[in-house]
Amino acid sequence: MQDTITVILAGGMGARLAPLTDNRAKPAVPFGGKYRIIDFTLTNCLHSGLRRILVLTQYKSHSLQKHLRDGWSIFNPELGEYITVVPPQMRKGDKWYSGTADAIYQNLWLLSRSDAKYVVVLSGDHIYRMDYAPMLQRHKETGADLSIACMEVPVAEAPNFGVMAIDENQRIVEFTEKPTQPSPLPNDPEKSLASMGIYIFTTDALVDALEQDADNPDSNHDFGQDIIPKLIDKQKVYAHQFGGSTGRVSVDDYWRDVSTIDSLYQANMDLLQPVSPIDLYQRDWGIRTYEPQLPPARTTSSDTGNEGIFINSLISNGVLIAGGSVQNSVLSSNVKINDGATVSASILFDDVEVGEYCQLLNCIIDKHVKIPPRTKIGVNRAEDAARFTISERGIVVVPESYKFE
Ligand code: ADQ
Ligand code: ADP
Repeated sequence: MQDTITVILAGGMGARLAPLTDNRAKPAVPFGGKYRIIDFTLTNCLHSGLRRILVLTQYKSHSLQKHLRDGWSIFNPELGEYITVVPPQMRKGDKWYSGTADAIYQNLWLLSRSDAKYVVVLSGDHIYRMDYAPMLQRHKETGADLSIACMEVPVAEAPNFGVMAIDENQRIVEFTEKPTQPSPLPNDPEKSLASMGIYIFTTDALVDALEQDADNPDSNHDFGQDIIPKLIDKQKVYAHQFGGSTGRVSVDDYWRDVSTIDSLYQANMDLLQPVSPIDLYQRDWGIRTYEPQLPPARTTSSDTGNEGIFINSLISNGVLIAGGSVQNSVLSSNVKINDGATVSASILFDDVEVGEYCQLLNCIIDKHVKIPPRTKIGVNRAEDAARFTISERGIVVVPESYKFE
């Protein structure tokens, strides 16, 4: 893999995940109890042998940088491996990254210094397991200028993605970014072929495309809107199909863009299915993260004799369930549940404390929130709406360090 460099786009504002992204970049948003979203992409890189990685950051990158330093300082510079955080304005110009393509354009000097023949471009906001090596192999074999990973999605969801049409050789013949009326697949009117935002470029083709785009005053400097539609006529652009279309979610074809509160919530809940579509326990694909030194999670009884219990939940290190009950929920480190409290279908980030006899349902509580006794969240919509963010599907989000009156 010495001929390949990987760029992870981690600079988007993540506005649709607010308030969880009020103080942190989207890739640093906690996920699955002990992980951050970016851990899934980085784990894929690690197991695929991609170990020369640039992480392009922009907004609110403090905790992302801290996480990368604490959890991912594992690459060996003596073997030419690295993971480097690259903010805007390192060499070119005096502006923020104005789009995904501009983010890479500003750092072409790093690509050229690496001498890489291929550039893998990934996003820091997807939950999936993927070995990039077969895609890279096929990219080399076909002599493609660009390969784009894609998967079938229901037509109704396709307007959220770049949508493509391919010929019998998997060559992309049409590409529209976020179309209002997406084209269905020729053999299945219910599905469209969506880009997963995973690109492999041959470096020369990428450099040419970015330099031309930089000179275009009408461009938004975005891969989906500007770069890819122009490339498909002139260059060899191929689709790489991810997973199958078995009609059910399996380990092989689970991929989620967790850019909204509802998609983030649902992807967490997917971990609680009897057979989780993304398996955190697979030995051959251990998902790496920063692991603080903490005591084991435990349940204990309260002074009133209530036993702490949890059912079908992810419980991280340092959690203490002291007489309360937790069901179908995801608890990060150091969460404390007090006597008589019930937590159901909820996600609690680090260091949240749930007071006695609280009721929590369908909510996400950000870090360090101390919930006073007998508080109800997710139970009365009008009360919640007056003080919290509520998603389209009714998930209540309490922001970091929120102070109850
Ligand atoms: P979107 O999901 O809308 O579509 P976008 O908002 O462009 O993608 O973000 C892609 C990645 O780039 C994210 O990880 C984001 O954080 C990062 N990013 C955004 N702006 C950035 C900037 N200025 N600097 C650095 N990083 C930035 C894209 C494709 C679609 C495809 C979906 C799949 O455009 O074609 O279907 O991803 O999720
Ligand atoms: P995030 O909310 O994105 O998970 P982190 O918890 O990783 O952010 O980082 C928060 C930053 O604030 C860290 O650099 C941490 O050292 C600093 N910090 C200082 N005091 C505290 C505190 N009492 N609680 C949380 N973070 C604190």
